[in-house]
Amino acid sequence: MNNPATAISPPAGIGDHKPANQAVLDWVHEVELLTQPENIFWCDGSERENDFLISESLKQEVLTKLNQKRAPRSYLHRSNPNDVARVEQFTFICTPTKAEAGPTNNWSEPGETYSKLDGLLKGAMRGRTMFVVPYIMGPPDSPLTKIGFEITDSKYVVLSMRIMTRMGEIAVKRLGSDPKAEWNRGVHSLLDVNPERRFICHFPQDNAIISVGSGYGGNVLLSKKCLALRIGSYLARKQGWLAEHMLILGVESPEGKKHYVAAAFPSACGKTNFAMLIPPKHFAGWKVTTVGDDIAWMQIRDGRLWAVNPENGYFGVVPGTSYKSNPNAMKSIERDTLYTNVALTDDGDMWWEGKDGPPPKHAIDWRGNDWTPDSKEKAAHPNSRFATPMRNNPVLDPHVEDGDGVPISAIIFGGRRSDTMPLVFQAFDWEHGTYVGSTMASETTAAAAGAVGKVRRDPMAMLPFCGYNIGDYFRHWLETGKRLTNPPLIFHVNWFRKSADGKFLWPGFGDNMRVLKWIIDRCEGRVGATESPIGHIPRMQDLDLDELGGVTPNQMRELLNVSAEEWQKEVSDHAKFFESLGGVVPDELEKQRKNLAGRFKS
Ligand code: GTP
Ligand code: SPV
Ligand code: MN
Repeated sequence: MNNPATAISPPAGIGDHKPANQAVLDWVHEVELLTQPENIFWCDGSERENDFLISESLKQEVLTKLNQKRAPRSYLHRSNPNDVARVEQFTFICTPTKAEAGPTNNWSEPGETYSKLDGLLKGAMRGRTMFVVPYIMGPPDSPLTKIGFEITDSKYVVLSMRIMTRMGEIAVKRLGSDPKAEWNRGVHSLLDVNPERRFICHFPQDNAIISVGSGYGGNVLLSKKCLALRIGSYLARKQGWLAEHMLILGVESPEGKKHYVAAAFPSACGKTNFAMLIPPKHFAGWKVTTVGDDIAWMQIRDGRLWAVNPENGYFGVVPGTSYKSNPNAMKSIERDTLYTNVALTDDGDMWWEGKDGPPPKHAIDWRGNDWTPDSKEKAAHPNSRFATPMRNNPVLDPHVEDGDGVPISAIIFGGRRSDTMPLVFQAFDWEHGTYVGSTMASETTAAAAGAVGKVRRDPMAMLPFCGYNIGDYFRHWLETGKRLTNPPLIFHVNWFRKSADGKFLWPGFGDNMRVLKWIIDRCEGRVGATESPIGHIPRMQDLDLDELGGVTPNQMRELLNVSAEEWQKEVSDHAKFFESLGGVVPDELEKQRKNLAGRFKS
């Protein structure tokens, strides 16, 4: 088994870029005394540093070089097979009181948790190099942008952070020498990559994160789910903005009119794909561009919501990605990409389930074992991922670096629902939309350890990512609505409804443009809908379905159908969910629920 933690000794000029800020130096020294690394590597984010870390990682077999003709500057990493996804049961919000973390988070007392983690971290980096990774989240000139430092003993983390964040000198410069400046302290150690010693702990009051025992994605790239969402959402409420698990896309009509929309779908439910959508031929002249594929930070200006993408790269689901389903993602990952847990072909290329073309006759699977098309095991892990710089995206939105962000015309919620949820509906207003978001549900996926395919409530796709009491989070949404004079319209979509024989009714991917077009037309006030108990639903004639192959009018009716029977069960599930939250749900949302139930009775 490769060990991403083995020490390295860099030549002069690499790894010695110490920042001037005394608060950072003191903190690093403290962690050094505790973890006792062999040496400290101060990252500057330079090309030279990256080349050095890649060559060391190849030597130590932390990375495998891919066929450089097919995938220039791209590498494969295999994680420990016990460590392939986020671990929600070992993720903690450590606030002084349990009530601050609320009913949906695992809580643990900060003092005790620090002691427990100190015990685990004691001497944990002996024989290892301790990397100090400075980074910023957000465009360099945005008022929302945050500084973070991540200490880690994993080269894989350093290489990933350089793709996923604006890393190195840019953060050191921005921080400057003020010892009182605000920045996030993140400590990560692989320890012995043992699930029994795996904890992802957040200390919102201290703007601090400690993650131990994992080497995988959302558990260890502390910028992402830990800072940009859990700590981010906590700061957002305090400071009056929103940190959300949302993609941000631009959509431009043939006349040149542009709208931006943000969409919250749970993990592995289609954000990256939607953010890079290529409209079908029939929509000639329409163009979709990507601002972000996973996280949106949104602030109020002139009564509108404006969004920035805090990230610098995409950490995307690999299986199912193909030139057919998502050509822009395929073009993005043709080079400069760090793959985790995909299969390796005999000619140094990659393979995964759902890639274009026939499977290879032989490959090495994600665990490092021989694989053939007859194997029972999957070649790539269902949660295998790519990390690729957003600059590689052929449809990157030109305003991605704008510090003020892009104005949001519509917010879309959605999940994986085999039944009940129609293809699309529009909420009546912001408060109803907040209710729709707060009660959304989705079938679980491989993005988190645990059962797959189980319907669970996942408010605003933030269940695993809200860093404080979910009742206060709902209240923050309601308060935000009151401050918006020009609020985005709110919608709900479901690409995943199935027929009685278990097949997806909707072709999805590029054809989701048909739904997006209706949403934009609603924003422009130029298309009709019918009023149903759950919201405004397009009639068949309100959707542009020309040249949509493979969907019969009957299937279309099924896709748009609101079944009173299914919805009675749905509304009673909403009630059970709210009840399970133990009295934190705002009255406005309880009232929305009663009104919804009432609309089905009358
Ligand atoms: P995270 O990175 O975990 O937050 O996931 P995500 O929300 O970005 O999901 P992503 O776009 O990576 O899609 C996850 C899986 O859903 C992939 O296997 C896709 O192929 C599949 N998928 C995405 N969009 C559609 C769609 O419109 N229809 C269907 N049937 N599948 C889709
Ligand atoms: C998700 O699970 O929502 C992801 C992948 O985006 S991870 O970064 O691992 O959280
Ligand atoms: Mn995500």
